[in-house]
Amino acid sequence: MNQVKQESIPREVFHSGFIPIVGRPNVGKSSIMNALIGEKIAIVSNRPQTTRNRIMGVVTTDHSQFVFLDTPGIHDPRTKLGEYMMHSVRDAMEGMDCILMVIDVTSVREKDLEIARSLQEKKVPRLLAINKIDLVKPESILQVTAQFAEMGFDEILPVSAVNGEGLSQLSDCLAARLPEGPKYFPEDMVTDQPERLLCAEIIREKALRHLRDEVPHGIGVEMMQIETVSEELTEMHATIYCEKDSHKRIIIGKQGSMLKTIGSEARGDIEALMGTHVNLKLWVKIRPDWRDNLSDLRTLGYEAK
Ligand SMILES: Nc1nc2c(ncn2[C@@H]2O[C@H](COP(=O)(O)OP(=O)(O)OP(=O)(O)O)[C@@H](O)[C@H]2O)c(=O)[nH]1
Ligand SMILES: [Mg+2]
Repeated sequence: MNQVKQESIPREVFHSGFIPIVGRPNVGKSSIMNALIGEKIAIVSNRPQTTRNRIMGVVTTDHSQFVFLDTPGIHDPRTKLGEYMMHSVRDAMEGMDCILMVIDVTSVREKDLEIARSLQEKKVPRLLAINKIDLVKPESILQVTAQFAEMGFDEILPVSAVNGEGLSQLSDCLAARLPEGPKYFPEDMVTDQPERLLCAEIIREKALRHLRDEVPHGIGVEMMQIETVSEELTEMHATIYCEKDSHKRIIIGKQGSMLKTIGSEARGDIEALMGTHVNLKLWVKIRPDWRDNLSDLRTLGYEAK
């Protein structure tokens, strides 16, 4: 009997992996994740500690799937919310396949070096993105690169989340480091954030943009109700929590002007997200010390596992 030789059929190899994005507050982690995904999933602001949760962003190509995990900026926590945020960072690093650390070229601190050192013990590929290079001259980039040269990073890449410079190189480097693996999530999935959370975050982003001093840190947004009125109209009710009466007055503004600004900017983004007109109703309530109250934290979606 003739032996039939089994032809070896080349099988497409698929690469995938979980990639936490870590670094100090305000360095541009969320901006980089949004840019790599091509959609705005995580809110961005010029206030440190904008991101409070681990936020997943998924990119699927023919050959690979990147599962990015945007995380809160690493800092020494002073409230239970801060502790929860740092817990989210550690949580995101469990089971990671590759890590992306981000620094801000315009403001390198000892804390950045400390974080880089703490990553040295991790047994996965480590990439460093030097962000905001649109703001500096090439000499500064070289200087910062030299500071991190001995930290054992597999790659150091200068990027700008704002003008897109260096992002395709970053994406190629990440792809080259992903291990062989399955398609963890459906290819049309972009994030694990439910709609109500995305909408609440959009409202918080607009509040962060317009409020000053210590007010933004004490703000939490809860989406109370989302109701489909018709195919073209959604009604939403959300509450903005703050910690003091004086903050409440600032958030509402003169004759409601601040609340109106926050609401109308948020409505624009929410309408784009939902694809319908949105009737957005906002309330402002005081919850003293909610950042240190476990049940308040839970209500606002900051639930420690
Ligand atoms: N010029 C410039 N600004 C940037 C760049 N990337 C981010 N920013 C700005 O830096 C600020 C912080 O950006 P985020 O993406 O919110 O930073 P983050 O690291 O996620 O901050 P936290 O969530 O607070 O830890 C925002 O005002 C961004 O617009 C960049 O490449 N160039
Ligand atoms: Mg962020």
